[in-house]
Amino acid sequence: MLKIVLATSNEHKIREINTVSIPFGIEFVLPDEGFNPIEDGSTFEENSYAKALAAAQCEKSGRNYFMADDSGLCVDFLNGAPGLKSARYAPCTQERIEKLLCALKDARENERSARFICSLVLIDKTGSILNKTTGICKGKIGHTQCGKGGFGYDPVFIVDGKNKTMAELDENEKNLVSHRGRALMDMLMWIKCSDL
Ligand code: ITT
Repeated sequence: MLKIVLATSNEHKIREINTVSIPFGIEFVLPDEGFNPIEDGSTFEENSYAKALAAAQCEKSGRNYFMADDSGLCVDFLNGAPGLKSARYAPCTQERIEKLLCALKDARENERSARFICSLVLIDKTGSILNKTTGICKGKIGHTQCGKGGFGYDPVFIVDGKNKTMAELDENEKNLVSHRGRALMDMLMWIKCSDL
């Protein structure tokens, strides 16, 4: 099994990713102690690289490859907010969702479109970028929370073509349509064709 460090503190992300990657012979593991990235980039890709580099810099176990996921929700009616600030839009998930629903209270049905974006960056221990991929999942923001799966904004994100929120999909269904699942599939294909 090829082990790659996933530069994250988000246990949901690593679980979603390993569900897909382990059957491909690739397991993502958490960074060593001291992982404390500064996410002050102006794009998802810059933040993703910053996280991957922070994981490489605190590596003590001799692992060679580091991948990060920077992702977020961009709502058209809010000019792309919360976007890069999705994790910091309010102090906890429930408050983030309530703030979002409140910000959209005057939005008409056709003005609730949104997309999740995920940027994956894979680097080696020197910080050189080996590959990067992006995934997008389009949908709209519902009026109430539905479903118990996933994490973050999933209970209010209705996936295009599904008539269900992301939180109503099981993990395999989510991975098939999600921003993360799409970016990950491209990354896994690249890794399988590489010499890693
Ligand atoms: P790490 O930086 O440690 O990886 P994080 O949760 O802070 O974890 P991000 O900086 O990438 O991750 O912020 C992403 C935020 O966007 C996340 O906290 C959620 O609020 C939201 N988000 C990203 N992917 C999501 C998904 O699949 N479902 C629901 N919300 C998601």
